[in-house]
Amino acid sequence: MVTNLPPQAKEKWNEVTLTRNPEERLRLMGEFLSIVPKHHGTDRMISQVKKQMAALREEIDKKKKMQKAGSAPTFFVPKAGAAQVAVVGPTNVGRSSLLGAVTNAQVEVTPYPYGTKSPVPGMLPYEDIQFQLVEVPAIVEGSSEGRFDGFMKLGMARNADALMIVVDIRDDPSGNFLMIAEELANSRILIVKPKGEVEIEKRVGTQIQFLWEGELSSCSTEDVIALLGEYKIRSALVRIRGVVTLDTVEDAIFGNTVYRPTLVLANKADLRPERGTMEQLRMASEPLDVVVASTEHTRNLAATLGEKLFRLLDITRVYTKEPGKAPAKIPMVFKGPVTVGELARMIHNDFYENFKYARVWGPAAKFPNEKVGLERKLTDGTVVQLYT
Ligand SMILES: Nc1nc2c(ncn2[C@@H]2O[C@H](COP(=O)(O)OP(=O)(O)OP(=O)(O)O)[C@@H](O)[C@H]2O)c(=O)[nH]1
Ligand SMILES: [Mg+2]
Repeated sequence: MVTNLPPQAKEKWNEVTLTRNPEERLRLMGEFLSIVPKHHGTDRMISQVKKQMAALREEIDKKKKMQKAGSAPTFFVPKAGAAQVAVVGPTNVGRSSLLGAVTNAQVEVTPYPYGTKSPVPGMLPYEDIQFQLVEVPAIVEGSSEGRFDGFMKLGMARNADALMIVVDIRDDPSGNFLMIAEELANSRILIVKPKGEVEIEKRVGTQIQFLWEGELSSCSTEDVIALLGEYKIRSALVRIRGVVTLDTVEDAIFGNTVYRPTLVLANKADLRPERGTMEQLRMASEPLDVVVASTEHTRNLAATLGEKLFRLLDITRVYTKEPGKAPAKIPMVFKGPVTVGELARMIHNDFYENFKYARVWGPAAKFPNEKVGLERKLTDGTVVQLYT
């Protein structure tokens, strides 16, 4: 149901989105809530905004404490490699053991719970790329309400490119999977690809421009433009993926739902699970892929997980080449499909602005050294030479 907010409320939310300062943002959000009518249609949105406010309060609090202690925040891990994968799960399932087994990280594996108190990153090599795995300290029931640094932990999942949910096959794996899934859902992190996605990129100007990779359902482009207008969004690039309703658009205006491709790791496979538990886990985590393994005993676990992540993230490696030289050894890495134009823009805008043509070899080429334009789709393993 669309929230049907009064114009003052929409205007206030616009003020919120224009403010970066956490204290100011918190104050404006409070004002926003005070003018939002409370009814069935606004329940979900109000609880979302309240959560954002709680997270802001925690952030402000932490900042104050840090300033006193003179140290920097500890839960932010800069991205490295082809993608950042947040390794989440309840305590004692073997997240540290996993990092120890498949990455270069120095980990502390502990028989007692809550051994890991701050994030631990490590690099998992796969073919000629690397994935960055980050152990997120254990998630508990109530993390999404802020329990035990919950906002920071779930914030790490939000910031990552993908998630790995680890459970222990001997400790109620399906129940624990559902607990983690619920904490993520409460934080508006989707682990199953939604039917439709909307991205709104505000710009200067006076035009709403659509990028169609899908379609609208039970509404028209005029409805979308009108809804955006109510929130004072008059100029933006709106990307429509899959099947999108007006609700999806409003969610995107509040900007808090994200989708993170997710893999499930059922650990401690060296121990015998109780009867029926694996079937239960598979059912609970449907349609996600479940890897059953032992971080302490499974051989080649790094290669297995690397391949799964590669597919999950739909990685495309492109090797650039200069005239008369061999292709680059280190690929440029993209999540999902990429065109020559996007590649050119990624290297440098000049390559895009002054683009004449490109030559391609390998999977995306009909024949070696084929001459192509900006629109050509590049597939994994393609070699490209750009001419300006
Ligand atoms: N049998 C068996 N035990 C395992 C396996 N992986 C981890 N363990 C044990 O499970 C316990 C917890 O392992 P950790 O890697 O510390 O678990 P964690 O998920 O990082 O836990 P916290 O960070 O403390 O929340 C340790 O006693 C490990 O030895 C496995 O594959 N098989
Ligand atoms: Mg740990």
